[in-house]
Amino acid sequence: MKLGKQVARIGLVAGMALTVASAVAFSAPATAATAASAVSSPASVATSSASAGSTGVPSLLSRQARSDAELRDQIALQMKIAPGGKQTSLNEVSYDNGKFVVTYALPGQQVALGVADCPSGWFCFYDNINFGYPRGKLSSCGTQDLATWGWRNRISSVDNSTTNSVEYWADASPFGTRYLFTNYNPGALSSLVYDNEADLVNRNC
Ligand SMILES: [Ca+2]
Repeated sequence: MKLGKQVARIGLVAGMALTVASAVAFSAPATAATAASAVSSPASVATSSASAGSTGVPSLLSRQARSDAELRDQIALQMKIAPGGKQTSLNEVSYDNGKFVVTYALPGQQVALGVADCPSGWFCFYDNINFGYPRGKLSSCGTQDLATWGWRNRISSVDNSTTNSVEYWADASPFGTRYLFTNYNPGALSSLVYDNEADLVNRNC
């Protein structure tokens, strides 16, 4: 099937990407080139993709900022762990001319839990359950590696406002990839069995 081919292809790309993503978790280096040399222990790399406790995602990124200064720190950290982004508003960073946009919660703003708010034409994923920000959104077809934007091992709820289904996969490198779940369209999942496990997304179009 179509999927079999994709899985094989994903496996190759994901294996390389995992090395970079794991390295970023340790020292948040500015570039992928320096990331490779920053990894000192192969054992740490092996465990970094497993559970929520060892994801390496800085906790500052996963919650609402308490002040404007903290929001600025979040934006700076986002751009550091995933170079190439442009800040497009107080709480948003855009990558690749808007193909991926990450939105952080504004400090002081009441967080409306339980409201899936993905705009039409996009599929969204949230760092917290019940659609809690920060939120990432994509619209491109095909397989994409969340490591590109520092979003591996973070997704805790999802919302799909595209016309296609969206699959979430884990990188099981070196053994390829592992299917986790599908976010059918239109639809939302306020919590996930595979919390903080998704590494790759695939919009079926
Ligand atoms: Ca999370």
